[in-house]
Amino acid sequence: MAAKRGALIVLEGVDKAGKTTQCKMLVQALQQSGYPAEMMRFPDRSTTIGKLISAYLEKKSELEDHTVHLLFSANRWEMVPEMKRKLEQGTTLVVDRYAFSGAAFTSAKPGFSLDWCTRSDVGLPKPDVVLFLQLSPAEAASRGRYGEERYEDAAFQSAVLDRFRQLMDDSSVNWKVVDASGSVDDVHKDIALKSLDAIHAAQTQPLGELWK
Ligand code: FDM
Repeated sequence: MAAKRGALIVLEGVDKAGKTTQCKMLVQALQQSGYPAEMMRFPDRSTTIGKLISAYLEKKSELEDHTVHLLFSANRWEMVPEMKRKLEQGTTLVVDRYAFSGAAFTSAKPGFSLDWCTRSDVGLPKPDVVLFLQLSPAEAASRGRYGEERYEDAAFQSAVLDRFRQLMDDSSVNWKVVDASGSVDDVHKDIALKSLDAIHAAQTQPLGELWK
C-alpha cells in the first residue's frame, strides 16, 4: 500500500514572531513522535535564483520590484517537484514562509495590488494549514532592533501585517492564528497541536492547489 501522504505545514508571520525557532522545534517534535518531517524555508537562498534574491535582501544588488517578486515566486516553483515527491513519500514539510510572504511583502510596496502579487503563485501545492504567528508591532519592537536586511523596518512591517490580514480573509486557505506573544514552549505546544490536526486530515485528502 502507498504511504500516507505528509502534510504541508506553513508558518507565516511578521519579523520577530519566532517562525524559524518554531519551525525547528516542530520538526524535532514530529520526528521524535515518529512522524517523518523536514524543514524548508523560502527564500531558499542555496539555488541560483535564491542567490540573486539573497544579494538583493542583503542590499548588495538592486532589482526592479516586479522582477524580484517573480524571482521569489520562481524560487518556490523550482522546489515544487521535490516538495511533491517528499509529501507523496509520507514526509511532512514544515515551511518557514511561503507564497503569503511573497504577496504580503510585495503588495506592501507602492503600486502593487494583492491580486497581482498572488498571480504568479496560483497552483502551487496548497498548504494543509497556514499557522500565522501573531505579534503586535509593540511586542515585536520589544524583542529588539530589526536587522540590516531590506524590509527590516517597523513602518514597512506594519504595512506587511495589513496585507497578511487581507490574505487571511480568504477562506479557501486553512489559516490558523497562533498567539506568538507567549513563551517559546507555550507557542510550540499550540503549534504542535494544530500541526497534528493537519497531519491527520492530510492523510485522507489529496494535496490541493493554492488560490485555484
Ligand atoms: N520575502 C520572503 C519576500 O519579500 N517575498 C517572498 O516571497 C518571501 C518568501 O524576504 F523580509 C521577504 C521576507 C523577508 C525576507 O527573510 C526573507 P528571512 O529572514 O530569510 O525569512
